[in-house]
Amino acid sequence: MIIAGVLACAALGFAEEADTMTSIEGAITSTFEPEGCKEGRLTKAGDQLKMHYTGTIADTSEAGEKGKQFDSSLDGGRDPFDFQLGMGQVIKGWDQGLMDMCVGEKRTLIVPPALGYGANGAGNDIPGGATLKFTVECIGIEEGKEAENLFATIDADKDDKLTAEEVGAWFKKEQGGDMPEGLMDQEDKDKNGHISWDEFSGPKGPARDEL
Ligand SMILES: [Ca+2]
Ligand SMILES: [Ca+2]
Repeated sequence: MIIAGVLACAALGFAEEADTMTSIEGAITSTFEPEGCKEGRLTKAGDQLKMHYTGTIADTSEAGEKGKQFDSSLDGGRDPFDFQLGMGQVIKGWDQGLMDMCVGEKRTLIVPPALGYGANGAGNDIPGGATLKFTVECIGIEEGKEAENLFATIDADKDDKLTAEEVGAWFKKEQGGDMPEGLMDQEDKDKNGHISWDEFSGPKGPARDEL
């Protein structure tokens, strides 16, 4: 049960320090490609994907019980996990590691904590600092609906930062009231006085590089 919940709430927290950002590149192994895979439709940001997966603590993990499975969509006849790729709906290791797949392709991803659940971990079975191993199979790819980009809407001066004034103005206009108390504090995770795209937990369009 954990991952559907856990992956889905990744955007709400588990922020990593900017200086520990790493890339999933080099940690992706394609273990099976159907014939003609790379000539066909490949996954891209914004696609609605169906994915079967099994997640375990990686053998290289510094935290947690190596090899221990924490979740699998293959257990108990569950449907494949359904989500939109590259939109911050899932951990970064997935958003980065599941690009350019074809239906039927299988991959193994080794996800470092900075691209997974960071220093906080998730649930009982993923301790902070854990490196995760996912074996995944792409079951379906569909055109995703265009996501609302609330970040861009609120960012009135288009400087890619949301100030308390901008957020307050949006609440006044759209909700007819003040911004909820503590919202700025909650979203401005590095406490530098504005909400960056990366910090923003609302709908914000396709994933992109740090500014
Ligand atoms: Ca701004
Ligand atoms: Ca900030």
